[in-house]
Amino acid sequence: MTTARMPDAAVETGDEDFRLTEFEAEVAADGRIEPRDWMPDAYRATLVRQIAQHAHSEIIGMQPEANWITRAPSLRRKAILMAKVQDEAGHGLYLYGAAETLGVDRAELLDKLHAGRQRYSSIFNYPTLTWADVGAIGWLVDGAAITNQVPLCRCSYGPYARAMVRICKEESFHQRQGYELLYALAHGTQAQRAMAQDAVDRWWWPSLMMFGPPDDESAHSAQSMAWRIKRHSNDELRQRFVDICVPQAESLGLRLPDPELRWNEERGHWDFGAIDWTEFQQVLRGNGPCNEQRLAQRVTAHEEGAWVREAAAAYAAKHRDEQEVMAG
Ligand code: BYC
Repeated sequence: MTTARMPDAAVETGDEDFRLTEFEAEVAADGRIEPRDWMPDAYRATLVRQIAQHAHSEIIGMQPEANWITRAPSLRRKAILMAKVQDEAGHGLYLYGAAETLGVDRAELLDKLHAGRQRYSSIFNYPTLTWADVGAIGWLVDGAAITNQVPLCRCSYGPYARAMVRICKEESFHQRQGYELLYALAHGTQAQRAMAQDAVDRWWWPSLMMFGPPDDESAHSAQSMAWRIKRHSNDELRQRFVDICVPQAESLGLRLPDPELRWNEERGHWDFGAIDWTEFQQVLRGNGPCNEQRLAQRVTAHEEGAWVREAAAAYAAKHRDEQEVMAG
């Protein structure tokens, strides 16, 4: 959207009502809001909240899997895992970049994360106990991420939507590698099979929680859907994910740890058991199995990386000075 379509008088007087009407019409017509377009303050704040949380999830999400890089069982598996973990860092960069188009500074967002004032996904507060967890994360966590993020490619905010297109392509590769890894284990020795099943048992329910609280408790969904930031509710996406996973688990030869999973002919969906929302709330409050460890490791990595930021800033300043000398 550009203000080009606004009558000059409205642009000059900054007529709020007119701008709001234009904004709402653009969103309703499935148009894209771009950084220089006018937008309501609450829309901007919602995007900053969601994109920052998403970016933080990507970089904190590097930790559980990076834990296994040095112990990958073969060179091939190590190379794949390193590529995947590096991809997550890249996703963080695209997303911090998208957040910056909304007028916030990434250093400020990182400070908020480190101070516990901005969230990251609950899922990354669980430990990776065995090699099979790398497979379960790829299959279930990346699978849930894709289910949630494909609709975000149609988000009303242009820079976020465009970042999501590339992220989703990479997430598809991540999901495939996890599925293939689990398939190999599930068709390996008895011990490997047991390891794969144990990983699925531990990651299944936290993966369902990734979609956020149930619709009737989701504070932001209604407004975010009206603004076409979110295209589907948390429960809709969770159901979609369950429907995708049930046949995939069957192909893997692994069991999903839910005795209440049943095909519901009438609904045309799989019914599933109750989620332990108390556990979810505990993780959000900082009391998950790895919350402290994840944040502490993030802060250490940030502090240890200070010299890289300083060197990059010094290089940029030197380059700028040289260009000024040449120009002037
Ligand atoms: N964890 O009103 P609601 C990935 C919070 S994948 C923590 O429904 P909204 C990756 C929520 O922030 C993971 N907090 O919120 C994959 C809100 O709190 P505040 C990241 C959660 O925003 C593999 C409150 O609960 N993906 O990155 O409408 C490897 C009420 O919720 C969670 C994204 O971030 C949660 N699971 O909907 C590496 C996708 N769920 O802010 C990396 C983009 C909810 O009021 N984000 N909360 O204090 C979204 O799609 C939406 O933000 C959500 C939540 C569906 C997550």
